[in-house]
Amino acid sequence: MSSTRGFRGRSGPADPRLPPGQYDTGDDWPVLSAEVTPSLDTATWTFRVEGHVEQERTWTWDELRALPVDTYQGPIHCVTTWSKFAMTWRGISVDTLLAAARPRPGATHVLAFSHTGYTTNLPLADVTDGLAWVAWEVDGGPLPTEHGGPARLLVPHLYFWKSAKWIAGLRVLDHDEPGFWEERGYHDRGDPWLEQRYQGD
Ligand SMILES: Nc1nc2c(c(=O)[nH]1)N[C@H]1C(S)=C(S)[C@@H](COP(=O)(O)O)O[C@H]1N2
Ligand SMILES: [Mo]
Repeated sequence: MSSTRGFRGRSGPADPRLPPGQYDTGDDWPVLSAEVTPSLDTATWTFRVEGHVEQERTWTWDELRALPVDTYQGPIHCVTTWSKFAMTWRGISVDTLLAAARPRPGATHVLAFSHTGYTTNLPLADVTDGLAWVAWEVDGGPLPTEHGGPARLLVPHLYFWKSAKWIAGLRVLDHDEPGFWEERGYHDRGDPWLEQRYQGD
């Protein structure tokens, strides 16, 4: 059977890179949006860190693009059961953005908010220490508008609904506050390896 060792068919052994209940979408990249895709002009676009911080900060597109660039290479996992491997993303580490605003003692969570009104909540620990980015480039090209361009939040170790498209900012909080999908029954944290899809999982 050595000739089939690398084969990952429907009845074959599970791909160890796939979290439970997920399949590999291959070259496809489904678009999932609750809103109509907006057209955002980088001439007026801003990104903001506000809330429970020492210094609220707003960056223009050019100011954001002048910050040190960081790369993420790896998979993403959508709660609708597709995963996509070997992606290359470029953007600014959320660590860099939070460092500029300096979260105050007692900060525990962030609420990511989009230019469209979409929101999603995350523990501070899930967007710091190199785990999250504001990303504008994917696989060598600009992030397509339907995938959240000009820039989206990227939190690839959690289900992809936490990666808010058309990101407008992060509100630092001293408590947890559910976002758009979390208010509609999705899990508060969304770890794909623990299959935290819905509240109660
Ligand atoms: N603003 C916004 N961001 C969003 C969503 C959305 O509806 N609106 N959907 C989330 C969900 S459920 C998923 S799976 C991914 C889908 O991203 P994609 O369309 O680039 O695949 O975006 C997440 N971010
Ligand atoms: Mo999703």
